[in-house]
Amino acid sequence: MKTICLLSLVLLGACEPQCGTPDAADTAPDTDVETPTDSDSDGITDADELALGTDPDNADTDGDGFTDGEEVDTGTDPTNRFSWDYASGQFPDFSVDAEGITDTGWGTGDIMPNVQLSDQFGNALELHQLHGHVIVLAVNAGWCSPCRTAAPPNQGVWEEHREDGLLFVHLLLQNTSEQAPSTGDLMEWATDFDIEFPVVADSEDSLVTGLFNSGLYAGSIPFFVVLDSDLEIDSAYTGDGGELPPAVVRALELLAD
Ligand SMILES: [Ca+2]
Ligand SMILES: [Ca+2]
Ligand SMILES: [Ca+2]
Repeated sequence: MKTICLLSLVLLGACEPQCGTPDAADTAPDTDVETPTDSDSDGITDADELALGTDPDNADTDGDGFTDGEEVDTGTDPTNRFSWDYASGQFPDFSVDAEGITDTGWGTGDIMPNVQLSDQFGNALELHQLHGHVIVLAVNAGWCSPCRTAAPPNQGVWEEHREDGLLFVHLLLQNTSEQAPSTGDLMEWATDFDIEFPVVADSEDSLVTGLFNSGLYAGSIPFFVVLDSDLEIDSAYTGDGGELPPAVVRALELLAD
C-alpha cells in the first residue's frame, strides 16, 4: 500500500481517497474487503459449497478420496462417490468403509481377502479400497485370445452403470510373452481396449491361488468373479460369454436389488 500511495502521490500529486494515509493502511483493520471463508481448505469457499450442495466442513464430501476442489476442477461430481477422474492416475479409496472386516475367505458367500495389487499407473491398489462397488473381477492374460475378445465391451457397460456403483477390475496373470506383467503391460492392456477402470497385477498370485484352492477357479481363463458391494463373493464364471457375459448380467442384477 505504501508503494502504491507513494507512486500515486508522485504521479497524481495526491493520494486517492480510498488509499488513506500509509500509516492508517498499515494499522487499521480492513473492513471493506472480506476474505471468503474456506472452512475445510478444499479450495471452495463455504458460500460456494452451500450453492454446490457439498459440505463446507468436509474436504471430501462423497468420501471417494478426491477433494471437492479437485472434483470441481476436473469436472466430476463431488457429491457422487462413483464419479472420479481417470486422468488423475488415482482410483477411489473407500478402505475406511472396509475397516474391521476380518471374516474373509475364498468361497462363495465369503468376503474376499484384502488382496494387495498394483495398477496400470504403477500404484498399489488394495481390493478393500473398492468397497461399496459391485465388482466384476475378470482374470485375463495378454496371450489369451478369448480374454482379448471379452475385454473391450466391459468399458461401455461400466460407463453406462458406473454411477450406480458398478466397477470392473481386470487382473492380468501374464503378458503376451507369458511373463509376469509389468506396469507397462497393464497400461498397454488398458490403452488397447480404452479401459479406464483398474487393470491390475497380483505379484503373489494370491487371488487365483485362493480361488483355486476353494474350488471356484479351475485354471481356465477368461474367468470372472462377481463381488457384491460388501466384497462378498457372489458367483464365478468361466468363458467369455459374448457382449454381455453371465458375470455382467449377474452384477447388474445385484445393482438393481
Ligand atoms: Ca471448502
Ligand atoms: Ca467441502
Ligand atoms: Ca470427492
